[in-house]
Amino acid sequence: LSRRFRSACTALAVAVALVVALPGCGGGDDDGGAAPAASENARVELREITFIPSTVAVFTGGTVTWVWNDGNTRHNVVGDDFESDLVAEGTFRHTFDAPGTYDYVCTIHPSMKGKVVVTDR
Ligand SMILES: [Cu+2]
Repeated sequence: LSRRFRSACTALAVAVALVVALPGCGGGDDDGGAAPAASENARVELREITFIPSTVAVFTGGTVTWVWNDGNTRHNVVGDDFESDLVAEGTFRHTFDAPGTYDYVCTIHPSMKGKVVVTDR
């Protein structure tokens, strides 16, 4: 076997490794790395068509407050058992009385996704 063939194989292996690694990187970015530590209450900003931070963690009974800060761009906050109005300003609050992971979205911006992780103290 030629040296050229072996180096082609090495290049292929590297390319495969990159393709395999990329989805893992994307997943990590979604959550901003490790899950945040839970706190009594949390605040999420709606800015640049993004929930910031995308994941917050509160203790059971904690309240999350969403704060609109995206100019004239309207957004909403919609989960399985909570839903704000579709508006361009103001705040929305929801208290989480049971542990679990609550995914939510802005229904008019498919890329806007967030998550609230609720844990017992
Ligand atoms: Cu939106």
